[in-house]
Amino acid sequence: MMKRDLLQVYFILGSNNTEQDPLYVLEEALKGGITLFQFREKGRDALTGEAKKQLAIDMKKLCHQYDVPFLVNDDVDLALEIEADGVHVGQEDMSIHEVRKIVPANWFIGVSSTNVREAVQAKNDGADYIGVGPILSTNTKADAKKPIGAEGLREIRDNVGGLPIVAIGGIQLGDVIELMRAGADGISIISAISQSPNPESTAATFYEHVNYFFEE
Ligand code: TZP
Ligand code: MG
Repeated sequence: MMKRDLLQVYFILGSNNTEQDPLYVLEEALKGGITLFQFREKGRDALTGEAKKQLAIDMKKLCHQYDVPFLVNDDVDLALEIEADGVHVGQEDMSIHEVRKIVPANWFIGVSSTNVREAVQAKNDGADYIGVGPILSTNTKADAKKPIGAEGLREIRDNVGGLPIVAIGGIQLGDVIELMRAGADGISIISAISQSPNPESTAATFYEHVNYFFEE
């Protein structure tokens, strides 16, 4: 089982989510205090093959320098090859049963869930956490579903007991407290950090907002 604290500031990045060097952006975010990282290389101009693998290796190395676990989106083969710490799969990807069979026992496995049915299924299948969203509208994911809002998140929380939940999709600093109150254990972000003029301070401020919730 994963420590739910790891989900507090969960940064996701692929090379097309920034105009800058993705390794620079990742290191800034790590300095700012992100608690978990996912390499998500997809969409327009996404790297493939050796270039994708090399970026993954470099990102994993950087994450480990900051003691932050490194997860890979979808690509279980790549995750195994470079010895990641876990994988995140969508509803259309490999099932959690199939993933569990081939990955080390200590890996984190996350699953995306948009509604109560998917969330309960993921819990029953033994997901370590679910990524719930999109919460708000986002330009980052081309095929994103209709936003479910804080209400949709709360409804999922009410149906999955203590399963760790991270909220995702269009989240900005000002949304954090409401989403934590609605039952999230943490916040998952791409563009609010990757497109920030100062990813380090933005990541640090996300961390403060999430932890403000625990103190209130
Ligand atoms: N899954 C649901 S919304 C989304 C993903 C990967 C994109 C999140 O990116 P952003 O920029 O934080 O909205
Ligand atoms: Mg996927």
